[in-house]
Amino acid sequence: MIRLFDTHRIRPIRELDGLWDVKIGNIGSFKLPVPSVWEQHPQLLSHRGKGTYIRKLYLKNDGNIRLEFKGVSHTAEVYFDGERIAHHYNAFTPFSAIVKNVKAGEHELMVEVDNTFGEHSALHTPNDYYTYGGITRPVSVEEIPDTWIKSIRFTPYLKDGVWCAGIKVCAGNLSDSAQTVTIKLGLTGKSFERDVCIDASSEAVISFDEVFEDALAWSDKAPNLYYLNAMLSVNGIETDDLIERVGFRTIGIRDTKIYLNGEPVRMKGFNRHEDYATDGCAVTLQHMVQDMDLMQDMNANAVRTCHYPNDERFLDLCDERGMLVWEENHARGFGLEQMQNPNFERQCEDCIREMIENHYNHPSIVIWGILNECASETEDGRRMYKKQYDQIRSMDKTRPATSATCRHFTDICLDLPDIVSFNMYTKWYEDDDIKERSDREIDWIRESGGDNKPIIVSELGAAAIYGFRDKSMCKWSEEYQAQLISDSLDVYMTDERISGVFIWQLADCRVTPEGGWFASRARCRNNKGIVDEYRRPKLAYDAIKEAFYKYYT
Ligand code: ADA
Repeated sequence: MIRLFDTHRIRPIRELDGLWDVKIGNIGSFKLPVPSVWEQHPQLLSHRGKGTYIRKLYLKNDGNIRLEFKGVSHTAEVYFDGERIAHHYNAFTPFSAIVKNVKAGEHELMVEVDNTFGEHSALHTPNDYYTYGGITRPVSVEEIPDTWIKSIRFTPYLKDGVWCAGIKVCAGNLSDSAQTVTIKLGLTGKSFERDVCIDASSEAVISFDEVFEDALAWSDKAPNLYYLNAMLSVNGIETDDLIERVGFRTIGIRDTKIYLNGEPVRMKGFNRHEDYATDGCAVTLQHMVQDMDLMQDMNANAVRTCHYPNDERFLDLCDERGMLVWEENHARGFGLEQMQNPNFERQCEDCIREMIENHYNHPSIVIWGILNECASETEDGRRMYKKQYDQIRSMDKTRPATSATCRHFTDICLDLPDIVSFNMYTKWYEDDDIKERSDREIDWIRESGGDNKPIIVSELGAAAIYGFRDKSMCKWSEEYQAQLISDSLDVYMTDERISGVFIWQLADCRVTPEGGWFASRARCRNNKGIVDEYRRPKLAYDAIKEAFYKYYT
């Protein structure tokens, strides 16, 4: 499954899942499932290197095809019948390639996958999570006519209390001559159409701005969704389509509060890595649903996609369940030297662009995040933070932007975000009084550029080894983790100045053994999960469930 709903009724689309032939250097040849991580194979448990994926592709008709890869970890070189058609870096954003005028019959699709570290990879590095290898998210092939619908961008807004929306449809023309097409939209039972002429080998954007008086708002408490159907016709014949699923909601900030549909909202949730014991980062839909059920059972209404853009099926699930999402670009814990890798700024820029281009229509995404715990205490770091905030705001003016920082009392970027977010590990990494430390942090934020802005505690938590119980409440016991989190939530969730809390983290996750302090982590895992990597709950589960029920209701 590529999305949780059908994105086409007219355009033929097929998922290229199943077993692919995979050759891994001098280790051997395998048949591996797509999507999956190669680490699931006993001979590839920690393979850091390359792998060549090959499969045959049979096409019934002559014509243009569009191949889409939702995620390849972490670099892909794609070949179609031996010709290179795409290169992409980053496991966490989708990419696509069009091959024109393909003859019907059997073809070969080959993907060279690389998950190595080095200067070529500024974002996938040895880190406090694991960079897996493989084709880790779904792959699809579509048959597209010469004139096709490339994308739809849906921007809801309220005007005099009535829901309206700006809708931009991008249509492409692959032919060598200008083409006139009709674009027809259907939404909430209303339909609109417009003719447009698209130059040869070009694209055109058709803008609609319409009133939808019958629309019901999307919110965490009432996640109303609607299908937006776009149809392309040539001389009255429907030849292509694209279906999006949208929600009518607004998100904004005013003074120190966050507003959803004009009402103050506070977020209570989890940081969630895409990592499951047996799936690696290729988390199956079943396990995505399990994570969602666990978070909602603990009365959460928000999730942070630490520290990278997520699988669209999970975002679809958040849309359906009313889970507020902080989605962020791919960056965790880079000091200035790492941010000055010559590939860093371009790879960050590519990731932000692909994240917003592909995820813009998800009503559940209410915050864009960047650069978790990077060098925001330095001037050159500030230059890069500002550049990325500027990029986000140039692409999307409808959502607030933030960055989770740990540069306590040294951060020089607090004037840049719309929301100030801090990662707090009092009583784990620091042994201060939780309330005193929080007050000192907020006082400093107010004096250091964060005045009059909402504040989010973007991380809080402690490690506990699943099954390790100790009434002495020593660190690493489940009892200690539960008590620390309960005490922290009692402080943060009763402070009117704080607009949200995100527990670090939902589940234990694998970390990188090569280099870095995280290699010394017990079990080579980040053990701060509220459940372990098999989703077995620790004592903190019930403490959070109670606190999230009691507060922010
Ligand atoms: C940081 C970081 C997380 C994780 C956490 C921890 O806040 O943002 O990714 O590494 O620390 O477990 O220490």
